Amino acid sequence: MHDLSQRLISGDTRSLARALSLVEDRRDGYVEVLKDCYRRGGKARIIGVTGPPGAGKSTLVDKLIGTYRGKGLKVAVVAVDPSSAFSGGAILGDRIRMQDRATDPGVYIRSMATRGHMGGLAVATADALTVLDAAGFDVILVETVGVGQDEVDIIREADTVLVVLVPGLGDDIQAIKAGIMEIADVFVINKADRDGVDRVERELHYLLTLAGEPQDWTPPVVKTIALKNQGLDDLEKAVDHHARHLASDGGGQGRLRMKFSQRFRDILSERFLMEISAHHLTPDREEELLGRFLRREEDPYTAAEELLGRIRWE
Ligand SMILES: Nc1nc2c(ncn2[C@@H]2O[C@H](COP(=O)(O)OP(=O)(O)O)[C@@H](O)[C@H]2O)c(=O)[nH]1
Ligand SMILES: [Mg+2]
Repeated sequence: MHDLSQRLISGDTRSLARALSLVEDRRDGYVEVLKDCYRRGGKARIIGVTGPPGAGKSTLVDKLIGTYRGKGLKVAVVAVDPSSAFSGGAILGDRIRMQDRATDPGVYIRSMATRGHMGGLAVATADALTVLDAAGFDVILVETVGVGQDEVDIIREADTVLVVLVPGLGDDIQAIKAGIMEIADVFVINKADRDGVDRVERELHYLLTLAGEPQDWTPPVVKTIALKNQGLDDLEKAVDHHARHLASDGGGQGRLRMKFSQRFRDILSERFLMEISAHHLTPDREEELLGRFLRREEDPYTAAEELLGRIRWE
């Protein structure tokens, strides 16, 4: 095994940080680290937390850290927040709030850069999870803003998905429904100290009855006031209940298969593109080809076939 992998697996935080950066930036040796980590992984419970901005996801994550730490578990957090690409505000706020967590060696918090990943943000996040899993964290919380396809892809990495809603969303609940509602394992109505809790709850139950044929798991709805640490026990129980459901009826196996089938395809396409651009397609050549495509002198299908033909197959 490689030195860096060895050190991060044995719990060295600085090596963990270095490995995460190495993997995120796709620098030399990153694949070797992922290979080592993959073989050591499969033990962490990954909990996704998603929902609209301002719903209280970070506050909930912070309280969940407390809950799991109270049980003596090691907790990692991966924060994926595209809004920080523009303002830096969200992540900065989270950092300040989570400062007292920073001194706890059983907690590790990592923000994902949301740009510049060759294989996409979801792939970069999945790889970070692989590294954190190998580093021995029992629970990994992944916070994302529930908006686009990227977030849906990221949250699919989780074993249990929490979708956080708040009173007063109004029609937004319909907008969120697309994509995210379908993948919720537990619904959280946070800010239950506000007016309109009953209404969101009614809408939510109504949406759940529309779900069509009966599923083997009906997402429970848990009310929380994250700010006051209220409802966190119920939430932890609901998450635990879902974990046991996954473990018991084999539903979890199907989910894992889907996840790894997707991941394998992602790895193949990224490695394939890397191979092509490293050995068969210089930036100049690509530029030249693009010009030819634009002028319709050549078609991209033939060009792709021609490049495929240059890869030396066994
Ligand atoms: N009234 C109320 N405010 C909350 C609650 N939970 C979080 N907040 C506040 O809502 C705001 C957004 O919270 P944050 O955790 O950053 O939301 P995120 O964008 O979903 O991560 C912050 O000002 C929190 O203090 C709650 O249960 N009740
Ligand atoms: Mg947040």
